[in-house]
Amino acid sequence: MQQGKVVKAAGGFFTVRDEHGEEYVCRARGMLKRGSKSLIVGDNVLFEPPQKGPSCPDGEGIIEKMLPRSNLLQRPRVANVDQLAVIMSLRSPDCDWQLISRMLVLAEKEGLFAFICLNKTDLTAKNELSKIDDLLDNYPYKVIYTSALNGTGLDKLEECLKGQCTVLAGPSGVGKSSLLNALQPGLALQTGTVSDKIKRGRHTTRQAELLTLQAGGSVVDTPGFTRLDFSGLDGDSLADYFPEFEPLRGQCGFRDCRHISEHKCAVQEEIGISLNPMRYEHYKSFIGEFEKQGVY
Ligand SMILES: Nc1nc2c(ncn2[C@@H]2O[C@H](COP(=O)(O)OP(=O)(O)O)[C@@H](O)[C@H]2O)c(=O)[nH]1
Ligand SMILES: [Mg+2]
Ligand SMILES: [Zn+2]
Repeated sequence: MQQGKVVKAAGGFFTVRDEHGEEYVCRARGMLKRGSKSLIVGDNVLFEPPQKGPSCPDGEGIIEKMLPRSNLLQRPRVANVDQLAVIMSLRSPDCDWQLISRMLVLAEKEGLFAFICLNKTDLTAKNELSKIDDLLDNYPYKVIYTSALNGTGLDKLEECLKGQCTVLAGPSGVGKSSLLNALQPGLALQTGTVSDKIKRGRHTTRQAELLTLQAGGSVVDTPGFTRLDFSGLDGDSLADYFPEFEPLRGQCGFRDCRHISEHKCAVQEEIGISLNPMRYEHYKSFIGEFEKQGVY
């Protein structure tokens, strides 16, 4: 038996890539098709490669066993992810900082490392970029700037992706597929606006697929989303998913401080000092959402 990774799953067939980069189409044993044991992209498996021979000219391999998962991302459904790359364009569509924070909370909840890639720098004037630098004072995540159009920052992006399994997240149209194509033209991912795609008559539904990078590592391109909800989260745990609050833990006057309007709140005292004000605004707004839903 050989070890490999499921890189594609469709219609009961699984494409398994072995350590040499060789890919095999496989079927799965019955118990790997149902419930929590059902195989998904990213799963590491033990499989029997297809036995080539006259009785089985282009037969399928058989997946015998799924190896334990280190994590499981729900959207897109992918196992064993190392990190989340939050991709956003600076313009067209405009950068949505709050949506970035929302994705970062979900990354923290899954225990994933995350970084931010601000794309389409070619559409942004120099003075706008320096305004963004000010906005990002004490920002608690790594931020890189790219342009898929003129190649700015692609080396930095490649450096971040190297050797990792990365899920690309971000709204439709920010340039996720374009960035991957610019890094590796052989991927030939479909790009453009949704309406363009419909006009061209291409089908828009896509399965998550693990794409191998020549530089090492793999990426999952996603179609993008417009809404991200916090189901499964509550107001009590939200602060845990703002890593910049961590050094201040236990320093507020009240043990169950929500860091909103309490006196002697170490978090509120640090806003604009060691804490990024915009991030704190997002925190407050998310707490407001939980209050509305009655989960605080
Ligand atoms: N000006 C500019 N346009 C870009 C850039 N990256 C992508 N685009 C354009 O933005 C549109 C959406 O890109 P696409 O890669 O499909 O976005 P995705 O939905 O996030 O995968 C396409 O028309 C691209 O040509 C960039 O860096 N600069
Ligand atoms: Mg795309
Ligand atoms: Zn507090």
